Amino acid sequence: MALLPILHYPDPRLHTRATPVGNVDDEIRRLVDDMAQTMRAAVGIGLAATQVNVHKRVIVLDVSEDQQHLQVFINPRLVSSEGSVEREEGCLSVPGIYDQVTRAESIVVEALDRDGKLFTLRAEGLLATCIQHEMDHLEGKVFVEYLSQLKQNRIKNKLRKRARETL
Ligand code: GNR
Ligand code: NI
Repeated sequence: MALLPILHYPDPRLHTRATPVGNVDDEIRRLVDDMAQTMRAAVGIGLAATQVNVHKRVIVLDVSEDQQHLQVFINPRLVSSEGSVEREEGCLSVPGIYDQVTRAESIVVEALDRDGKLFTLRAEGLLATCIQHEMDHLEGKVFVEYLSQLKQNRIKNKLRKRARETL
């Protein structure tokens, strides 16, 4: 397994729209395993392939307490969504920034698992928020784009400054 470097906002590559996976083969399974390792090392609860500069429709998640319950979503499709709820979000691609985002409260999503098998999942709570956050990444969208332009500019400047100082 390998740790993959995570892109940081405002990197323009984060705005790439990912393409569907044609075949869930060993190369995709290796990507899934590397993403899972990368997510755990970064202490995140989700990771989209976009964030590691691989523009394929692959997501890994683990919202469990013990961090032993990996969920894999390949070519995820939102089947339905209901209600709305505001929750504080963070993102491994926007380190140190947390803010409230309103999203659907419960969703039904269809995707392929690590074996290429189609499954349907109904999610609510943190899991529903996280799936929507990750599906946005695959569309090239970062959660800060839900915030005001003023906040987006402040976040960009802060992260650019930090990137300069750590080079
Ligand atoms: O680790 C993460 N925590 C989180 C918290 C609230 C809502 C969404 C997330 S996802 C984030 C990891 C990440 O950046 N995934 O793209
Ligand atoms: Ni994110």
